[in-house]
Order: sequence, then C-alpha cells, then structure tokens
Amino acid sequence: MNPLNVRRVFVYDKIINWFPGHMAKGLRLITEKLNAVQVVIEFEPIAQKKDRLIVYNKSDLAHPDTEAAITKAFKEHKDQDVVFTNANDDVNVKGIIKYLAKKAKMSGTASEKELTTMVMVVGMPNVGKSSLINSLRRIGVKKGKAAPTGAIPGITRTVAGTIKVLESPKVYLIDTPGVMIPHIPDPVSAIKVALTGAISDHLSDEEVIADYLLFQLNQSQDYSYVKLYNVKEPTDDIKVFLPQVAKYIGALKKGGEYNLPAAAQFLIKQYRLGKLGRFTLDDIRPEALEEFLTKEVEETASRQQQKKADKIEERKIKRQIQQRKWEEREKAKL
Ligand SMILES: Nc1nc2c(ncn2[C@@H]2O[C@H](COP(=O)(O)OP(=O)(O)OP(=O)(O)O)[C@@H](O)[C@H]2O)c(=O)[nH]1
Ligand SMILES: [Mg+2]
Repeated sequence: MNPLNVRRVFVYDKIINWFPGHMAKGLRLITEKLNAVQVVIEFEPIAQKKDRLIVYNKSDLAHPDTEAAITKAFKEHKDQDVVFTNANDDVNVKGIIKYLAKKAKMSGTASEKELTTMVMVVGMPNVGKSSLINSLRRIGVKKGKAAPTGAIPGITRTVAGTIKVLESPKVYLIDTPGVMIPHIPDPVSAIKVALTGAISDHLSDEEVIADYLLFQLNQSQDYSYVKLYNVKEPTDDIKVFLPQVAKYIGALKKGGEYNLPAAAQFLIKQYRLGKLGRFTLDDIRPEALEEFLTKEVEETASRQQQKKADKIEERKIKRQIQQRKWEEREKAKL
C-alpha cells in the first residue's frame, strides 16, 4: 500500500454517552466505601489520598515496549507503585500479594493474625478487575472463583461483599462495577475505549470500531491481516476490507450479500483476544507519557483546590443562615 494513501488521522465526530444506572450507583458506593478501605487497587486514578497500586492488566495484549515505558515514566514523574499483570495466567499476581501483605503489616500495631486490611478494586469496565480478584484469591488462599467475570462490559453490577485473598495478615478485596466518566468529550478517544471493550459495542457501531482498528493496524504498519484473512493487499478502506473478511469467515446474509456487521464483530473479537498481535493504543513515547502524568497531577491539584473552595463557600453559607436565623429570633423578641 502506498504510504501516501494511508489516513493520517481518524475522523469521527459522534459523541458516545454511556452511563447506565448501575454505573452511577457504583460510583456513589465506591465513594461512600472509600473511607472503610486502606488500599485501592486502581485501573485508573480515582482515589488520591489512599495508598494506591496502579495495575495495568491484560499486559499480554499490550505492545511489549509498554511496561518499560510506563514504569520509567512513573518512576521519573512521581513515586507511584505500578504493576503489569495478566489476570488469566496469574502473571505478577504474587507481587501484588506481597505488596498487600506489606501494606497490611504497616497499617497497624496488632499482631499479624488480627490485622484486617480492606482493599478496593476500581477501574473502567471490562479491564479485568474481577478476574484479578479471582487470581489473587487463587494464589493467596488457594480458593476458587468468587467474583463473576465475562467478556462484555458491565458484568459486575454492584459493590458487593468482601473477598478474602490473604489469611495472615488478613486482606479482603472489594469488587466494584466498572465506571467511566459519564461522557468522553473526544469522539475518537471514545472509539479507542470502545475498541478495548470498555463500552458496549452497539453504542458506537461495530463497523466504526473495526474501521478504527484498521486505521491503527495501518498506522503501526502491521499488515498481518493480509495473510490472516486472505485479503488481496493492504488497504485503508474499511469498505474494501470488511467484505473480504466476511468472505473469509463465510459471513453471508440470506440473499448472499456479505454480512458486514458480523465481519466487524469477528475482527474486534480477534483483536481483543490478541489474535492480531499486541497493541497499545495510547501514545507511550516518553514525552506523551510525561504530558499525561503532568496533566493528571495538575487536575488532581485543581480538583483539591476546588473542593477546598467549595467547603469554604459551604461554611460561609451555613454562617449566613445561622446569622439570619439569629436575627429573626432577635426580631421576634422585640
Ligand atoms: N487477555 C487477557 N484477558 C483478560 C485478562 N484479565 C481479564 N481478562 C478477560 O477480560 C474480560 C473481562 O474480565 P472481568 O474480570 O469480568 O472484567 P471487569 O473489570 O471485572 O469488568 P466489569 O465488571 O464489567 O467492570 C474477561 O473475558 C476476562 O477473561 C488478562 O490479563 N488478559
Ligand atoms: Mg467485574
């Protein structure tokens, strides 16, 4: 394929809103229960003041350079524990157990047997939170699956009970429903998130997600799809690509027409299973990571400042109400 024919940017402008009831309630319960936990295992930054361990799960699907790049950026930018896991194969799970045991021992003066540490697991839908909990339980207390898991987002519906993952010191995990910001302002970012499987596919149209996947494959000059699906030649045109994939998998409609949505679904699924290779959709060049982490620190600071200002304002209003009430009482006395 002539590199000049490859798209430089992916054009898409539909805004996706996905904030179902269980997610809003989940976010509320997470905030409420945050006070009762000592550690938060995060798949994205939520809790700024707790001890937190950031987990990059599904590392088996990420580009092999990702781990080194992100670890380095976190080390240089801020003192934050980060771990890369594959929950399905218990990769690096022992490391998390050790981390939790250490945190548990540090959290009190009681004997190891009496200590109880609560850990909340939070993050976007479908990132593998429940799978990681099961994996920690498998390794930590040699017990079977306790949290339901599944390949579509929205499997965990509520903040349920606690799950023991370590006996001594006692460590319990709290599973939570995957949550997202109510609306992703940049439509292309939303498609990226959809490709990972964090948003229900039908909300953003499978053929658009497949098109974004083709765009990403061509951007990384990975043309393995040509051989995999018996495609004539590399292409950047989804209208040319999808029919060839439909032909390859035998996806036909009643009249013999190619079933393009079925071909798109197949492709997306193959990608999520890692059959097309290992990809990291975010920019992991040092300068991009630096910019991302700086923004996160600034946003946290401004959120904290805003909270402070809100509290001051709240106290001011309360004082005004009390003053008015006092004045009314004094007036009534006269
Ligand atoms: N390849 C790969 N797949 C994983 C990994 N961890 C989980 N999965 C798969 O990802 C899917 C989602 O896993 P869950 O554990 O249900 O994800 P979750 O974050 O609890 O999702 P919600 O409850 O919907 O928020 C399942 O099909 C898992 O088998 C991993 O490390 N690697
Ligand atoms: Mg879950």
